[in-house]
Amino acid sequence: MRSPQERSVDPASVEMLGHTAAEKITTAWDRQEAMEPQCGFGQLGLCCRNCVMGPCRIDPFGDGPSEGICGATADTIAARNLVRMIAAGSSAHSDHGRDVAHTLLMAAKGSDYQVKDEAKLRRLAAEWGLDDTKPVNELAKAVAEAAMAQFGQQEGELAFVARAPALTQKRWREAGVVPRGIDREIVDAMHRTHVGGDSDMTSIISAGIRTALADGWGGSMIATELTDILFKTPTWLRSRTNLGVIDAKNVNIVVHGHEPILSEMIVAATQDAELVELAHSKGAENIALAGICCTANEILMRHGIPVAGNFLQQELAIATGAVEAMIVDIQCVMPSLSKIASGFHTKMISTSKKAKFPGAVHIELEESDALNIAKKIVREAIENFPNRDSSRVKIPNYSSPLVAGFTAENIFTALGGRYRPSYRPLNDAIISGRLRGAAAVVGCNNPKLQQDSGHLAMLRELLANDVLVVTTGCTAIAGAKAGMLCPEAAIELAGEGLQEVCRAVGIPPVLHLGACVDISRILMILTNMVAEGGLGDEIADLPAAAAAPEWMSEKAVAIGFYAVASGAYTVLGQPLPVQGAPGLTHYLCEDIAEAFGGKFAFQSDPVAAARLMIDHIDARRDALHLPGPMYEVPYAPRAAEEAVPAAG
Ligand code: XCC
Ligand code: SF4
Repeated sequence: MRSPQERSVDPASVEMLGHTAAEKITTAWDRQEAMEPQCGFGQLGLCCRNCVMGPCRIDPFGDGPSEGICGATADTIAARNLVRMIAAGSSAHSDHGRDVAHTLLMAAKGSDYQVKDEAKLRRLAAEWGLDDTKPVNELAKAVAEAAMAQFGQQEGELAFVARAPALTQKRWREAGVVPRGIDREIVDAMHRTHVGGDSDMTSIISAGIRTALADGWGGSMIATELTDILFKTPTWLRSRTNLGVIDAKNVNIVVHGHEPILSEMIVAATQDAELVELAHSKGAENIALAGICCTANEILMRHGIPVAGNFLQQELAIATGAVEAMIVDIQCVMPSLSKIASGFHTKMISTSKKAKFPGAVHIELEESDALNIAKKIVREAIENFPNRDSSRVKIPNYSSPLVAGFTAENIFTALGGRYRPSYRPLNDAIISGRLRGAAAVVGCNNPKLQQDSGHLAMLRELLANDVLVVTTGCTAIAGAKAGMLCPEAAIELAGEGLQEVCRAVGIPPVLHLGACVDISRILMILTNMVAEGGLGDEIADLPAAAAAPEWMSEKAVAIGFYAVASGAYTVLGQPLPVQGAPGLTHYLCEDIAEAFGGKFAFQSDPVAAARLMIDHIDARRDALHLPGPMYEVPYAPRAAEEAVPAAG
């Protein structure tokens, strides 16, 4: 068994892992170790279960079968598996977007929900060619219906494709990957990967790219835009994160998952005077809400609700013994939670039609009665407070301050000053070399890796080299827990140029843009940088790179593909499951760039991965005839340098 310190670099997790071991509570880390050795065929992408002539597996060493029973090769099998991952990931983000569109429609027709950002509603209506002078609810209805129509659209192009840089759109049309409709592309991807379907690796991957673009420039972007319209566009705010935000004095409610539709109402319910009074009557000081994963990021961005932790801390939050209710919606929720909760007084409450958990109480969110349902759930938590066994409470005393709430709209008020709403100052900072470039670092935790260590080591290396970082999801929470999302972090961690920029505008060197669907905000920031001028004609020209050091989900695969297809050089800390298919691996890490400008790299060492990104940024600076970085930081030699394993 790895020690707590080998399992995580987060001091709160380390402390709790000591506690869970002592209490004999099994966590994802334990189960991961019990799973070893994990199946090499699966890791290499060489196992096919797409029909029951199989399962088939290709021998990567060439001693056994080189084709499946139907004749599918390693490249075909690995490409099909990968595209099915893209389809699943895109469906998750996109179905979330569909639910937000439905909630907007309910708001328009009259429900507990209301349009909170009318200006953004009107801007989007105008962009989509709708009559933007209509009264707000009529317009909300029209926008919601137009958004929902994007899912079932059969022909033509998704509306947000028109937002991409012209050259990027041209590339997509030439490659035949412009998404027609969101659902259509997901169905197409599933269809063609059926037994006896598409067997040509590049053709399969093209369909995967079209599906991924339907996520990034479709479902995810719809989710972001409509969530802003419904629940307001974020502005910068301060909050705190890590398990120490749980306070034993309070009724503690933890919300976990992805969709903000219920959690927004839970926020309102926790402020209900009658419920606060009930909490007092049970001896609690207050009703406190905290989040895990992207539900956390959603309510952090708009309400400053503290974040209890990222993906690998969901079990640890319950193990504090101080959580009255763990309320889950969908995605990234471990089924183990109900078992851990059963060892404490904690109630696990599932709320999504799409996700029930054995052992959990199910209280389904009905949008037509959302506030009452949220109040019912909060009441359950309060009533549970007296059942807490305080002798078993163990809360690690760690929490860090953070700044969040950046968007494609307000990042320029940050970087340009309030009087000049333009990306000019950001572009100028890059052109002059004060900023070397920009990086997007996103993604999950993975119990195969030491929790957060990949995120933090990569962020430190990028910041020291004057690379401004934007982030979402579990990386954002990892960075925040380590104090990197505070303006002060620039002084401690950033190179001289980045420090100058951060000081001048008072921003952190790592900018939190929200949940994983909000990677669509990053697409828009990159697009706006191209439009501002001086940094090339497409996203692929920008001195910028992307990474997911600890990714694990199918959503991350979809994100990786729309990033690459949009022109981003994208470094993954765990290889895609393709390495048993040499042709496919070579295509994804090299040849794909010809059509799209972006490509993948696999590098498990986070500092080496950051250097790949910086080298790419420097190459783009050269190609744009920009000067070298204003303050060059030579790579510090590392003792571990030679020990770094090669790609993947
Ligand atoms: Fe899930 Fe979005 Fe991954 Fe975190 S980063 S583990 S997908 S919560 Ni999206
Ligand atoms: Fe085997 Fe082909 Fe069936 Fe896959 S589709 S399980 S490779 S026979």
